[in-house]
Amino acid sequence: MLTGLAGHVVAQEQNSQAPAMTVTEKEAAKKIYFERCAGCHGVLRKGATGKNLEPHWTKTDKDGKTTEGGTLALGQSRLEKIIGYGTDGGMVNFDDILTKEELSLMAKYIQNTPDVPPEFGLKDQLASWKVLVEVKDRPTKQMNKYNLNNMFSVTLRDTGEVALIDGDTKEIRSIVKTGYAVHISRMSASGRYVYVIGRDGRVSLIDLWMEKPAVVAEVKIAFDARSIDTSKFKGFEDKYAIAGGYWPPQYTIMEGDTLKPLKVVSTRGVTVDGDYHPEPRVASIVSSFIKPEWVVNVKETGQILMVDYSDIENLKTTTIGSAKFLHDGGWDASKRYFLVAANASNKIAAVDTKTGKLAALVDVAKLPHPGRGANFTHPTFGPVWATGHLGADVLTLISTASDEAKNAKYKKYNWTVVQEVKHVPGNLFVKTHPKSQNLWADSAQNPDKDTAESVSVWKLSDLSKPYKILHVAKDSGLPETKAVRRAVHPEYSADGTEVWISLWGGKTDQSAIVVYDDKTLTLKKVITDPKMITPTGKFNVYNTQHDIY
Ligand code: DHE
Repeated sequence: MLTGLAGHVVAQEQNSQAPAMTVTEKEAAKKIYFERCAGCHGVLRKGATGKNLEPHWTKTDKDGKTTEGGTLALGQSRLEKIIGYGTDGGMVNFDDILTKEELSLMAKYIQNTPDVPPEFGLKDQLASWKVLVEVKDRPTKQMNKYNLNNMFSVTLRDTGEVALIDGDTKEIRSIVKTGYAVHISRMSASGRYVYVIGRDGRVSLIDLWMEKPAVVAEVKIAFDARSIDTSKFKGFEDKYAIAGGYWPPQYTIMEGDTLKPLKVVSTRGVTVDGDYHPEPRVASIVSSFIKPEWVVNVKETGQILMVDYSDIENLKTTTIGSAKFLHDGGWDASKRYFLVAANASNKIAAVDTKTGKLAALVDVAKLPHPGRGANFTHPTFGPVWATGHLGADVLTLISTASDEAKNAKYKKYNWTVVQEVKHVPGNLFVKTHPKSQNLWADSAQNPDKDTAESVSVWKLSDLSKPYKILHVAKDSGLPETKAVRRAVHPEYSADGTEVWISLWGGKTDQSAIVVYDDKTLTLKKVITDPKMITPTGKFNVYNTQHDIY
């Protein structure tokens, strides 16, 4: 298998104004940039969630004068400080992750011209494709006795693995090797297969029917990637998978049971402002239940693509303009509308997947980050969808449309912010469940250690203040560490009675998943094991298969 972008030789123009670097230094910096920086700033450093990091020395104004700005203008020592200590604008600090020498290296690196990495087309993808267990050699029925509905696929971020944890017994059933820093797991429509995508673009297909669930196929679809989903519309169950690339900016449609890449489509093009963008990365992808379509959200262009997979030879795509930069999102309760964060515009875009049109662009507080969001019925405003914010101290509740007659009285609120619930900044994920009376939100990116290690829980009947704040790190009973162990990503069990929170420590710290009873908010279980290294996202099979949140 090929690695991520870090291992690739790329063209780099030299300029006398940039600090000189040896080949070895550049390679080391390139690896760090890929692993730590590219996600927010982009490979070409054009900026998205993070600022533009181009050197800018070649830019001239209309009179031919060199313009100020860019990393070169900031200079070495200012850049080292920004990278080390972060900024009020949302840049996180790296002084606890990178050494002094690495901080200095990165400051030098970003004053040099950005690398232009190679492309990765169908031929390259086919060359990387491996079927480890042929379809004919796979079980024809479930060969284990696990309650697969309540299995959790857990990202072990820094080991490049996924742990399959039995939700009933809390035992680790299997740990499988996957791509680098797996981002998400998604399910096939039948619930048999788990698809995971590494940041290095490696897709792994896990068959849950095997006696010991294992990877049965792999393919690499990009050098840098974050999203994957499957065909869930009736008649297409388990037929296709789709994965989105950050670099190259493209998506690949694959066979569902073998991962054979079938079609690669570039997302390069024009933004909603009418400017060409060379690196419009694929952010979230979701599969419609009402049409054979995927909703593909293109970050830098702000274009939402409805990709019709009923005839992939003659692919039809509807392009819906929204706002920049599209990131993550989820369905409303009716699963007709998809709501996605346009984070730099402080907006939520709602797409009507029935009509293939933008239903609304809703102004919200700074840097919305919904994960998949949370759906519930508000006592005053009816059906709402909630998002948290990285950059504001609220959770935003948006009234969603509903075709049900009983909800007609709420129509006047549709697509407006009906309430801002007081929280703290640095939220990444919110969650509830149709059977729960609670709303959970983490605060994993808050600069305060205690706050980052805690989660807040509200009663849906009274959102005026958190009903309880749970200090997950303390509840875990694990020895205290100097470094932050972030409490991140609440995920419900299939029956909606438990909430699992990852306690995301450093690579050498003992980490855990802390399980709470949703009704009593008491500690139920701490799942910990020497192999449980840096757990982050957790994906309950049933809830992920049916998009329940
Ligand atoms: Fe994520 C979802 C991108 C950092 C954990 N993240 C997503 C999605 C995108 C994305 C596009 C939506 C996928 C979908 O639904 O198809 N994430 C990015 C980044 O670009 C970013 C900001 C920087 C990077 O370099 O990757 C980033 N993400 C993180 C983390 O640091 C997190 C907290 C820990 C980790 O494992 O890396 C993290 N992202 C997650 C999780 C989801 C996710 C757990 C899925 C949420 C869900 O409930 O479905």
